[in-house]
Amino acid sequence: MANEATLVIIKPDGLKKSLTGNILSRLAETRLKIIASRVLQVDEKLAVRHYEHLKNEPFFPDLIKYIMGDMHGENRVMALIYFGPDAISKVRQIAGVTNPEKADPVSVRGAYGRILTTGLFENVMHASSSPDEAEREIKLWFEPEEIAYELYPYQETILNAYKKKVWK
Ligand code: IDP
Ligand code: MG
Repeated sequence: MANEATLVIIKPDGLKKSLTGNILSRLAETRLKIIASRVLQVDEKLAVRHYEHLKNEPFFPDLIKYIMGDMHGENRVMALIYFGPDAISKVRQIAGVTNPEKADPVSVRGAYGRILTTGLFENVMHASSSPDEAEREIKLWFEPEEIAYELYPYQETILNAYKKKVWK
């Protein structure tokens, strides 16, 4: 079993329903390592890039609103990277399948997800579904310095006139 990295996002409904601890406990069963985590507000640009493979789906506008927190008055998500043998399928197993009605009731999506009247699957957590997808997503959500492991090649660069927030 090769070591893999996978991106987990606890979506706004997961935070709103105070499920963070519960989901992290479930994921601990995998014995995978957390190598990065952050709590953030998702802006439209990140939302659209994350879900760009679904841009032609009828539920896309709702999906963007959902991940940005517009449906829950809760604009935080928690993003984590799990790393270890077979990480992608182990985490998907705990997440459950995409449709919460079809997901194993013991999985996170089966236990806590629901289908909205609009048809959108509100399914509590995201988990990458292949190594290529994991790499693409991890590079969207994390900078090299935010990850406690050298996952992918990076280069060092000097940025001039780069706008950045620093503590006063
Ligand atoms: P995944 O999250 O299980 O990998 P994707 O196909 O990548 O599934 O879809 C991303 C998200 O879009 C899902 O988690 C779910 O919130 C939503 N979604 C996907 N397919 C449907 C659908 O057929 N109807 C409604 N919502 C969907
Ligand atoms: Mg997916």
